[in-house]
Amino acid sequence: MALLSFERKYRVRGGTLVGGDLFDFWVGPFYVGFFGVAAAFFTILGTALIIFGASLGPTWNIWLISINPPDVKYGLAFAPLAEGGLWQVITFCAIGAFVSWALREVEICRKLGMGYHVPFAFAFAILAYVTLVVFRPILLGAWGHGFPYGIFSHLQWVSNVGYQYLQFHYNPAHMIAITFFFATTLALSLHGGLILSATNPGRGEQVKTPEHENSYFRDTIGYSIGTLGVHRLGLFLALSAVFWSAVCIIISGPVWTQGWAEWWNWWLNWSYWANPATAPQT
Ligand code: 07D
Ligand code: 07D
Ligand code: U10
Repeated sequence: MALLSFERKYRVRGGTLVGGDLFDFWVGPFYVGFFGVAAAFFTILGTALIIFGASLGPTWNIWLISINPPDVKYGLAFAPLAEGGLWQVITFCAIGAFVSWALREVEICRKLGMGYHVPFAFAFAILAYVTLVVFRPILLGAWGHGFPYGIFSHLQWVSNVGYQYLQFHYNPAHMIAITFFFATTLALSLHGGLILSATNPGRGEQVKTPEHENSYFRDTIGYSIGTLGVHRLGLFLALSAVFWSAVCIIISGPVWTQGWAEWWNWWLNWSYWANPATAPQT
């Protein structure tokens, strides 16, 4: 791919965390760096192990291939390769690849003198994944509580784990996470719509300014969060969605083992209405 003119200007030396100048170069459009090599290493190894696992399994159907975690009888020990050991090594490779990718993002931020917002955001996705396949299985005492690596099998896992708590929608942290996910899409659609409406006018019409954008929302809802603020809000909403997702699954099992509907009984047992005899007299 041809080097774009701005790339030539911004391809500066330095900013690496590890390896000094050794891996400080580009391949085509991609910055490499120590963590690029590490990411490529873990990705290639992990992908090869998935393909190897598939070769052992009953199907080559892409939708049905599944690399399953070990049986819970293995607890937190290593399992034989064909009985979940592959899942354990692949999990290690996946975490290695995701963390390397995040650190490669950090190196690129440092080169460009930018903030670390993007790798910080990716760290939340990694946190959610590690919560599912490391933290929760450790708290429950077996790697077998991780989710299987397969397109349909992982959906099966989500459904099964959901019904284990009878009505997963009643998990309060799941509610908060979903609300943040919905709010994120609302915010992005408002922002995408507003920017296009102001900066991509019809032929012969003038591009509008941020003042138009502010005025639009002041006219409509009485308040504008501003051009910088909407990006802070977007990041906050999206990261909160993932954070509360991690919370909703880490509490399912380690903290609460009954149906999630039962959890709300704390309300019935909470105040004087738990025992009307003690209600204050008016
Ligand atoms: C658009 C960026 C591009 C990324 C893509 C995903 C792979 C996997 C590997 C065959 C938004 C690339 C996919 C590399 C191939 C093998 C072994 C991101 C975009 C296009 N899920 N999930 C999907 C993953 C979990 C759930 C699709 C990954 C949890 C539900 C895809 C993880 C739970 C549904 C996928 C992960 C869960 C999906 C589309 C990791 C709770 C769907 C994803 C590493 C979070 C949807 C058939 C997408 C679907 C779907 C990948 C974890 C629930 C296969 C990599 C265990 C309910 N998930 N997922 O577009 O159609 O993301 O499934 O944690 O309905 Mg999942
Ligand atoms: C884990 C992905 C991390 C990704 C990484 C990157 C690659 C590279 C390469 C493309 C967290 C991977 C990158 C592989 C790809 C290239 C080149 C993201 C992760 C690191 N639920 N539910 C959630 C809703 C129900 C249940 C979260 C809605 C049912 C369980 C979210 C509904 C029952 C779990 C959510 C609904 C149930 C969840 C997922 C509606 C089933 C979880 C988002 C409308 C009967 C999971 C941490 C997320 C969770 C989760 C939404 C319904 C069960 C809030 C909207 C009632 C068991 N659900 N759910 O976490 O919290 O993203 O995971 O009905 O475990 Mg739910
Ligand atoms: C935003 C923005 C904004 C912009 C923007 C954007 C947000 C206002 C200024 C950006 C937004 C977009 C462009 C919109 C679209 C984006 C999405 C919908 C998000 C989802 C993105 C994707 C689905 C694309 C994912 C693609 C990826 C991750 C690239 C894949 C990369 C590689 C395969 C190479 C990785 C490079 C590495 C590891 C560095 C090291 C390199 C080497 C060692 C040499 C190269 C080696 C190889 C190529 C082999 C490596 C093999 C791998 C990785 C595995 C392959 C495995 C196989 C089995 C084939 O706000 O401002 O505008 O634009």
